[in-house]
Amino acid sequence: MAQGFQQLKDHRLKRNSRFLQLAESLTPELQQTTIRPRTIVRLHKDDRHPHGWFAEDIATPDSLDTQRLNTGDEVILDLGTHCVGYLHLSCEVMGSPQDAPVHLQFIFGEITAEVAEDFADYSGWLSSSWLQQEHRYIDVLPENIQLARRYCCRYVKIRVVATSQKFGIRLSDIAFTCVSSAQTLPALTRFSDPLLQKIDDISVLTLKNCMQSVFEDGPKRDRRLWLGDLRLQALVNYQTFQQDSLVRRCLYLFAGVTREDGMVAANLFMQPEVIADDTYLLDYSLFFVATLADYFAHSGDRETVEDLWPTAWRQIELALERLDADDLLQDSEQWWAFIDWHEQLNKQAPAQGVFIYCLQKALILAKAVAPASVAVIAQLQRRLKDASMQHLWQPEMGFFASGKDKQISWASQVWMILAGVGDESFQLALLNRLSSDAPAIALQTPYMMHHYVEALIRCRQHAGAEQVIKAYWGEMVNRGADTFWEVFNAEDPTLSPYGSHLINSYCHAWSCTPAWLLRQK
Ligand code: RAM
Repeated sequence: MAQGFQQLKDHRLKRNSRFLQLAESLTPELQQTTIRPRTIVRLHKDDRHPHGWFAEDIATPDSLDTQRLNTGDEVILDLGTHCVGYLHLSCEVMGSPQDAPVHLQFIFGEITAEVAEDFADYSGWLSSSWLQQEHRYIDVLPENIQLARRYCCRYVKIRVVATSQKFGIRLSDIAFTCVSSAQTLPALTRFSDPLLQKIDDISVLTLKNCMQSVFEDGPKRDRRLWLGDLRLQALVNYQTFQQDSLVRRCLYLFAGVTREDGMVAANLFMQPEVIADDTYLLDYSLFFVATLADYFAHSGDRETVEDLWPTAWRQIELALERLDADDLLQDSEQWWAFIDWHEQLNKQAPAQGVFIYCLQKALILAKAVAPASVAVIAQLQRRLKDASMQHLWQPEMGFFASGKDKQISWASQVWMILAGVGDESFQLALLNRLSSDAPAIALQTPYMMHHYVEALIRCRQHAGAEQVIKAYWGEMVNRGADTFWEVFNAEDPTLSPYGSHLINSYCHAWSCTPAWLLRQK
């Protein structure tokens, strides 16, 4: 599904050094905790287990103290939970003096499949360099090996690629230093239902492991600040770690490097300096408005809103340029909006919903810092809602259609509900129709599933929302998730938007939202 990541020819950026300096001053400190592996495991192919592999505990890590490892041997360590950080260990000679360098290979897996399957068979369309591995050649033993790259894993495979015929090695003091900018978690309300409690705990760990110098989308991949992910992480953060300054930092980063015309990028790189990626998605840029409004609602920080309102407003102006004569967003073959990873999904109607939803957020901001714009925004919102009812709503089908082929998708209905198109009873009926007469173009990721649950909550269907959370996120728990996955479809466990389940991220920002959803009244 190669639908993303086009290269822009003329990509000029505008930098606001004051914003960037402010963002820099908000850089969080990373907290460190060092843990030891829990067990040594052996993997068995077994399709009843998540992603096709079962990990059997076979020994304790202490057993390595007396074990001589020779060419071709390998050890798989289980850290016991999902970790982000740095591996270190000691390696010494056993047998004759070291008469050759030692060649070790380290492979890291968030899930068992990554340490079980051969990376050489990888056939996805994202770079294979994301597959987490490293070769080390050690000329002189003993050595304290410290891997400099940050890895993201529960499992670590160490392969002895080569020693010599005369000597082997012994590995000891294996430890992993975990890093996160999340600080101590305040006491959270507990759930009497054990599955909900587990879902909540895993959501919190997912968020924690994505909290680094920015809110990363996934600490394995892309390790980047994406706006669509940030919006959801920020919401969960308000209910859990409450580190508002990290949200503020990320907002200033996005406003600090925009396209020349002021459009906020879909994602930013932090290294070697803050760079906006040449990917621009209408929904993601509009989520700048929503993220700022949510930040304001939570923190009351008016100064930041005053500073960033022009950036927020600019996203609305740019989206307005995309409206056609009927007040509908123009569709295109390009990757112009994200909405969900679904090969066939048409983006027009859901993006229209996102636009209206973000106008509502803009209204809240304008009331606080730009009262002169309030009437304009309210009128715009009315126009867009009317246009959606007039041109996208299909009364005979009872669904909103999207694009020239009038596609009926879950995403279109969900976003129209979140946008507040139609009155309460209309929205509830639409929501019920989704279950009774389910459109074929389904929800594909926890990201889109989040929005469905949010729509249920908006329509006061709390029991239904809880049921969906238990069925979807709960099923990931049943399948052994330590942190929530970027993509999950119970019927197709190896589904990947990138052509290989090995490259999926298994600790993904946008999947951590049950901790927020479950606390909505
Ligand atoms: C992927 C990332 C990220 C998401 C974008 C659209 O590359 O997983 O989380 O926001 O796609």
